[in-house]
Amino acid sequence: MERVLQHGRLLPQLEQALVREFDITRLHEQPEPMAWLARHGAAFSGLVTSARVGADRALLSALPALRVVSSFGVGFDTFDLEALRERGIPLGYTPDVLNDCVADAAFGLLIDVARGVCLADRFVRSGAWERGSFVSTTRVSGKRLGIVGLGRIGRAIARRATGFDMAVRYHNRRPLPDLPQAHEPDLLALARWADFLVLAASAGPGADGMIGAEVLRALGPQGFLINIARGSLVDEAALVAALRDGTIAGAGLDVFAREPDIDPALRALDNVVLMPHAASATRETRADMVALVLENLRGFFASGRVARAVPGTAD
Ligand code: 8YV
Repeated sequence: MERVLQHGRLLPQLEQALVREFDITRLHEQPEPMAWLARHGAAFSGLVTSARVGADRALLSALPALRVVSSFGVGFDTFDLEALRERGIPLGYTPDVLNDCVADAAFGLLIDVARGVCLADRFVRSGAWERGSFVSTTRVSGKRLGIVGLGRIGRAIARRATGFDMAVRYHNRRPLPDLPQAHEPDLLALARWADFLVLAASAGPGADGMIGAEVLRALGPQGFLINIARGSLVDEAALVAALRDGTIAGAGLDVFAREPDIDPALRALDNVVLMPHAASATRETRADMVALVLENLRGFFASGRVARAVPGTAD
């Protein structure tokens, strides 16, 4: 059996499947993980982890015999890709299988923050309805949707928008050919145009804080921000300020600068809907992600081929 190191906790069903197929050691269960790794790191040919935990250069250097990494999740901003490329180590991940559920969650947040679903729920539960009527909210249908990052998930969001008769434009570094949606090269112009700005871009050093005070001002007092990508894309202090002083109308957030200990200021705001980084967390999608993490590892050890590898890490 191949020796595989597990870095960070994984779903119970994935952990159970891993121990059936591989000789697994859980790094986080060692009393002093990095000291332990310095002594035993050379024994492992595989690493299994998640998009949340990732693998930095220090960890990868402590695994001199490493040949493959398999990650639970589509994001790879927590991995040192350069360190992997230098050694020709493929990084398996789980794209596509989560597109629909993440796009559904984006629309859930969008409708919730515009129509006040969570707010209305609090209104009914607290008995406030017996003392007066609920506030008027914002129409979703027919509005303008700006998508930052029209990748696999962004396109699934755009497809859903057609059912709401929304006009869709997107911002990517490069325009994509043969798409019905208009490309907007200027992020500020997209924010100015949009009623709803949805973040579906990959995170990374170049994208850190791309949504700052200026973009939020451009989105404006009738505009809503939805983030199902990564908290690092947003200058969160600027977002909190914009939500507080009405620079934007509201936000629907699945991801945050710090998780799970989010900025307490967000909890106190009524014009924000919060999810615990759970956009992909349906039973069906989790099962598909688990299957792909296993397939990526299994495939590599059987044939040297990772079924779904992060581009540029498998050549
Ligand atoms: C996961 C995610 O919930 O796939 C990703 O990149 O952010 C989510 O689907 C989580 O990060 C898994 O570790």
